[in-house]
Amino acid sequence: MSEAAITLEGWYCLHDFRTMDWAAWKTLSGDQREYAINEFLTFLEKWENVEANKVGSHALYSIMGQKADFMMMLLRPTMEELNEIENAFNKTAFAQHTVKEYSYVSVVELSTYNPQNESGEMDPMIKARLFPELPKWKHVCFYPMDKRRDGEDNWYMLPMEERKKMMYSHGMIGRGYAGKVKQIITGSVGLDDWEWGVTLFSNEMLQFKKLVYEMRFDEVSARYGEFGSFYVGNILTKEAVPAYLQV
Ligand code: 76R
Repeated sequence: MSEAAITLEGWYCLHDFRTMDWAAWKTLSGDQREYAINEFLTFLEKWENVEANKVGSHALYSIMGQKADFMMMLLRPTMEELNEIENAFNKTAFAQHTVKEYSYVSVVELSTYNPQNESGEMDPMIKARLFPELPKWKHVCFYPMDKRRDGEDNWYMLPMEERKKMMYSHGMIGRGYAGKVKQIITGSVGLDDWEWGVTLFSNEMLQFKKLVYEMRFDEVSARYGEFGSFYVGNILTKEAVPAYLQV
């Protein structure tokens, strides 16, 4: 049996994709709409307080194309908290005018193929990556992925040394995008349908294309990467929510 990589886990993560039911939304009176918008804004304020207290983080993005209209990404210390938020949100009048499109359940993960700190202690950099404040950057790109298990191309049968080498090359490409793309890898083996969720943030949409394209030529993606649907979007700040929901 090949040796499993040691993984470090941080906050639990829920990606929740919704489509607005604009037809139903339009049938509401102005007062009813205002009530529903305020309900949503109250949620966002609560989430901001959680973030300020460093006991979680969130991101709200307006999604391009027909896969969904917006994405809420939530990070919390426990799955129970995520579940509570999900249920509370679903009970709001606002949520009644949204359609559930897709969700993804995972946990922030760092694998230690090429540790930068050999001592193994939880240095502040590792802590910041396991319990991150999600960037408020202009764009997001989310997709789930697997490492292939197919005949000769089986990631999970490779010796540790080979995987280490490939992950080093992967990390070096990634580092070329330092400051331009921030990536949050969440692990979902045993939690959801794919093995990882990849969430990328950038102020320049094109950086996603350039990074993902460059990685396609790298062996770990070229040979072993299998990808789900891609979701891209633009930041939706709390201040912009009323205008976004204006009909
Ligand atoms: O965490 C680190 O910085 C160490 C190096 C590193 C690891 C261990 C790293 C760096 N990643 C790691 C793990 Mn990654 N990453 C992806 C994708 O589209 C594709 O082809 C793949 C999707 C992107 C775009 C990306 C970006 N990475 C992983 C894992 C877990 C693998 C495992 O355990 O087997 C996956 C699935 C994955 C996928 N990676 C980086 C990036 C970027 C931008 C970096 C540099 C980060 C930095 O240095 O700040």
